[in-house]
Order: sequence, then C-alpha cells, then structure tokens
Amino acid sequence: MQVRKYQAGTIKEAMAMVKNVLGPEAMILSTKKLENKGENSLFEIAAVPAGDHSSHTNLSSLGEVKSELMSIREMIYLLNHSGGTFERIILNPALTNLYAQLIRSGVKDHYAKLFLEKAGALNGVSTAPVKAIRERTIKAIMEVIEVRDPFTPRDKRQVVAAFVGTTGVGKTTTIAKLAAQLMLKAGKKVGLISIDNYRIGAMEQLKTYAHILGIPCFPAFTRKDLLFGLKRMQRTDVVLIDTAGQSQYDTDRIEALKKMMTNDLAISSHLLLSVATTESEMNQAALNFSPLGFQSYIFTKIDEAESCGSVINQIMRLRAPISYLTTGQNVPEDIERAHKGRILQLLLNKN
Ligand SMILES: Nc1nc2c(ncn2[C@@H]2O[C@H](COP(=O)(O)OP(=O)(O)O)[C@@H](O)[C@H]2O)c(=O)[nH]1
Ligand SMILES: [Mg+2]
Repeated sequence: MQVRKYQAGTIKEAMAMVKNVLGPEAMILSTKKLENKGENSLFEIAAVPAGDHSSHTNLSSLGEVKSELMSIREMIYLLNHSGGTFERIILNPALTNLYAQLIRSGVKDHYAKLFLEKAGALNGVSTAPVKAIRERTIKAIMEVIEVRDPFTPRDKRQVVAAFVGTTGVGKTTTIAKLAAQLMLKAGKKVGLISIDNYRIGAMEQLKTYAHILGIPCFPAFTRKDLLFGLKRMQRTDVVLIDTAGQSQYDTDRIEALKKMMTNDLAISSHLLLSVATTESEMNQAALNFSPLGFQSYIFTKIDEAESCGSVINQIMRLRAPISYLTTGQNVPEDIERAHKGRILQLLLNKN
C-alpha cells in the first residue's frame, strides 16, 4: 500500500490535488492541519490510489478499514452539500464518517450540524476523545426520536384510532396488518370502520381483509353511520378507522373529516407518511393533516426508500412520536413497532 501525502492552504485545494493525481476513487486515510509558524494554515491529506488500499490488508480488518475510508468523490460531494459544517469536522476522521453517513441518509445538513453541535463536536478544538463525541452525537439523535405504541394500552380502555394520510400512502394495508397483529399477537378484539365521506367506494378492500380475519367492518358515509358503527363495536378492545379520499392538497376534505370525527368522540388520529415520497410532499402532508391533531407518525414503504433521513427531518420539523414502520406489501408480516435502535440503524446503515 503506497501512501501519498498532499499539502495545500485549504482542504479544498488539497482535495483537488489528490483528485487530479490519484483520481476521484482514491481513498482518504487522514486529513490534518499542520502546525506551522507562518500566518497561513497548511492542510495535509494522506491518500492511496483506488484499488491499492485493500491489496495487503488482512481480511478480518478489511471491513473496519473500509468503513473508515472515504473516497475523494464522496468528500467532494460532502464539501459541496454541507453548507460549511463539513469543513469544520473534516479534521476529525471518525466524526467525518458519522457526519457523512447522516448526510448520505438524507438528513438535512442543519439538523446533522445541530446533533454534532449538541455533542460538542463543533466547539473548536475538542479535547474529548472522538469515540465519546460520536456516542454523544448518537445520543443527541436518539433523544429526538420518541416511540410509542398507542394501540396496546396497559389499561382496559378501548382504543379508537383513525388512520389518516394521502391516498396511496398505505392506510388500508397498514390497518389490515395491524388488525392481524393485534388479534394474533396481543389477543385483542378488533373492529374496523371505513370512513368514506365522499362516497368514492373505497370500502371493498377493507371489507375483504375484515372478512379474512373474521372481524366486523362498518362503512361510515356520515357522522351518524360512524356513531352507529362505534356503538356496535363498544365491546371490542380496538377500533381501527380507515379514511379514504383525502390527499395532502384537499384541505377542505381534511376539515370535513375533522368535523366528522371530533367533538365528543375519543378518536385519536395517526398520520401515515411514505418514506418513498419527496421531503416536501411529506412535509406538506404533515402540515395539512395537522388540524386533525395526530398523535403519532406511521412511516410506510421503508422498503422502497433509498434512505431514511427524511424520518429524522420530519420529526425535527414537527415533533410527534413514531408508532409503527411498514416495510413491504405483505399482509400481515410487513409491519414493525417503532424502536429507536431500528430507526438509528436505518439512518446509519442504509445508504
Ligand atoms: N412497498 C410497500 N408498499 C406498500 C407498503 N404499504 C402499502 N403499500 C402498497 O401501497 C399501495 C397503496 O396502499 P393502500 O393501503 O391501498 O393505501 P391507501 O390509499 O392509503 O389506503 C398498495 O399497493 C400497497 O400494497 C409498504 O410498506 N411497502
Ligand atoms: Mg385505502
């Protein structure tokens, strides 16, 4: 392995030198600021040409070494996408990697920066060991993630939960998965209601699932129907309410849905957001459905998403607990109760 060193007045210049000589696939081994007596600073990058870094490395440490290396291509990407944060942590390779993982997962730079700041990673020259700062950064991320399972309360009270979100996000499928899980794993008595206040005929799919599971399912075109259905299912443990026909752009319809469900009825709302959509669609849906006062997020289509940073961005923009994640089209398997560790894993490993 032939290590080469390049020096320049700024990290960017040094990086450009490495790129020109060794190519964009070259691997960075270290970056440091040299002690020099003059007024100008001097940076040094140590790198190896592409392909050279693995030739003499023993196999057991290869994975470890690889995860600490970063190609010039990635470094330049981060320099151009980080709004200044990257320059501040680049001299700390271990943190650079954590930061890079967050950015590659789609976490917005200002949130990534906030976590690093909270961990004390951006306070000039830190004396704390890198491992401790890394742990503190992860802790800062964990602190903003709140998980809760609103469908299996400890006490005996009945849960009535409406699933809201834009058409196609996975409401009906998620209700079917959850109904099955609650019945089979938690031994709950479950009932279903389908609110279809615009008579778009979205009932059949839910009815089919109810039939397979052998549980009651009532349609609700009006508030009166809804009250009737709830009354008939008084003895169930959980009533899951499907809502059809609202997209994030239909603010009037969302208002109408609110009118139908609120007042004296103790119905909680849960907002489904697809991780496979764009960040701005996700944000718009959350804002427009917020009059319903949703009590948890359910993030769907994790399996289709290239990365999961948008989950963190969303809870940073509008704080609410996460209850469930869905991971595929299979009913009832592809649903998971939200866990902090899993969300962190999605954030740091899935790129
Ligand atoms: N890949 C994937 N597809 C899903 C997931 N959840 C739902 N879908 C699919 O998304 C489509 C719309 O789902 P549906 O439940 O009808 O959405 P609704 O309009 O909100 O009721 C269906 O084809 C589902 O199979 C998921 O977690 N992953
Ligand atoms: Mg539906």
